[in-house]
Amino acid sequence: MTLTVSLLDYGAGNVRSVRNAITSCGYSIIDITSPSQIDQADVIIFPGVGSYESAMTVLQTTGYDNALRAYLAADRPYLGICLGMQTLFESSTEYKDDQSSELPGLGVIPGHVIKFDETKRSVPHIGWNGTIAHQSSPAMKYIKDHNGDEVYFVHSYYAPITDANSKWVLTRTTYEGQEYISSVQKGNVCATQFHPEKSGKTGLNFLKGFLESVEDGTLSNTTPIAVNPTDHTELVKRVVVALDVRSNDNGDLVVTKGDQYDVREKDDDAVTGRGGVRNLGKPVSLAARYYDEGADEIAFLNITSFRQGVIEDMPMLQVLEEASKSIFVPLTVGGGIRSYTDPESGKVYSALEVASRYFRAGADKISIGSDAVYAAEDYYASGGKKTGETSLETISHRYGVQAVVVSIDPKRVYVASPECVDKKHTVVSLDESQAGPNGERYCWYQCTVKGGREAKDICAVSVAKASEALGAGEIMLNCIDMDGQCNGFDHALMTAVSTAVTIPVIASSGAGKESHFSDVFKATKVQAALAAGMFHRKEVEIGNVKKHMEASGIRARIV
Ligand code: 1PR
Repeated sequence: MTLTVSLLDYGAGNVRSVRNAITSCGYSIIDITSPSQIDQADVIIFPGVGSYESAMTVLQTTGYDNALRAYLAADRPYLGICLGMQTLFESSTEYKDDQSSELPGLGVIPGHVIKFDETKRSVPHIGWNGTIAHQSSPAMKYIKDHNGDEVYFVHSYYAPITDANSKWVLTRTTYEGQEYISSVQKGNVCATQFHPEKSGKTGLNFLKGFLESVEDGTLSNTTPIAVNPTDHTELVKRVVVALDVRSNDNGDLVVTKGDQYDVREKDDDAVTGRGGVRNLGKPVSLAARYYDEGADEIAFLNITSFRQGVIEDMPMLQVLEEASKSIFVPLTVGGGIRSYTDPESGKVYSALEVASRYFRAGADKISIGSDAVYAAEDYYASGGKKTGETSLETISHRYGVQAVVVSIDPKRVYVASPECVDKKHTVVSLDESQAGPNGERYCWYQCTVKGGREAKDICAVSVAKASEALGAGEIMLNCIDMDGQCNGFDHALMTAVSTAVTIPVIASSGAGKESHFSDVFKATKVQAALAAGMFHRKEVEIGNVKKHMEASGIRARIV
């Protein structure tokens, strides 16, 4: 193949997966490092990540904006991804936090990018959704009927379809009643709101179709398709797999899994009653298996990161680098995302620096545990003031809220009545089957830090709300009582948190059979559900979970 892809990477986030996806389609890459290279490119891919403001600022200060306008005006081959599509429009309100100011974009496509109404739906729009084709394009040649299987979106802002831009629309998508442009094409200029590099085999097929048609000069052979205006798409519920990773007693990095966060075998040692760290496999090969089996997302959690700093944690960085070579669904990494001082050199690393290492290694999202609890405590203690300095704020400001997950590790505190509890904690009522050891029919969910080792005087609902205010884009909601028990998710906890925030919630802890997923999706507002042990032990297959969901009337991404 002679075509070389010119990649516009302005250093704002994880473009490793875009690189890996292009390479896996058989093409080589050259990095654009100066505006003069733009005119010489065969094809440009612009994977915009982070915020609109930071993307446009970089384009303007480097002089890429005018070079790009000239390139696009000459109808040269181009693929913008996510922000790489949004910046093609006239402006965006993703600017200055007040929704009334607009920041100009490249102005190639008529229209303005605006925020989803969060009073009507969870924002960001995160996950797998369908597309409805308005044109047939050679870029879609490997995608069934031009209307693809679901593809992966992660964004809070969208471009509405208007009379002025309707000829640009390649596909549209619906997010809970809101139609928007999910991809555009005119001539050789193409762009997607979704992430082909994170959309599994469908995304790779799109990228392959696009690059092959650039190479053979057919890309611009598009034809309009008659569209049915009442057709719509739906965000599917996600099935997530978590890999709790740590070193075992031999120093090997393994995937482990605990019962209520205790990851050691119970009875190896006759004296202590505690054994070695459970070893359920190797992180990269296990994650690759889950990708093949249809996991919608994969989370790696470094569960002993409170002991050492992650900057030196080369094995975990290598896990991400390796995993992102062959896994094209979103990867989250958690554990140790906080500022820390290297005890040997005395050097201080900010949480943003730690997160940046992980993003560069291939993570799409980072997950913050303990540090989010400390930040929430400070937030309430100061009467709800934002300092702009917490890990949540600094990382979401730089990489966008959609890249920041907060992982909460609460445990139940049973009480006889709601009056026994400090008013700042949210109390839930329990049915008989969930009653406490003394028959208590109420509980509140006390947050812990350091992997459940230390309890704090703050509840899960409070941490979730503060996290949302400080810049989290998603909540991963564990429950120490249910972890590893295979009795199903804690619906009371999931309801309490998912009704208190507008960002998506991932239910975690307790899944033991297919129906537990369908149950939590039916009973609560969570958008995703996560399991670990039952998949690691091969007791349940991801495909069967999804079949059960579909049979129960819950849309899933069937691979
Ligand atoms: O506090 O920012 O360093 O983050 C530490 C991260 O490590 C947090 O996300 C925390 O949840 C996680 N973690 C710490 N210790 C443990 C442990 O198990 N000893 N694992 C731990 C948490 C919870 C889930 C688990 C589900 C599903 N694991 O990831 O996979 O409960 O399990 P199941 O389906 O088998 O029931 P920081």
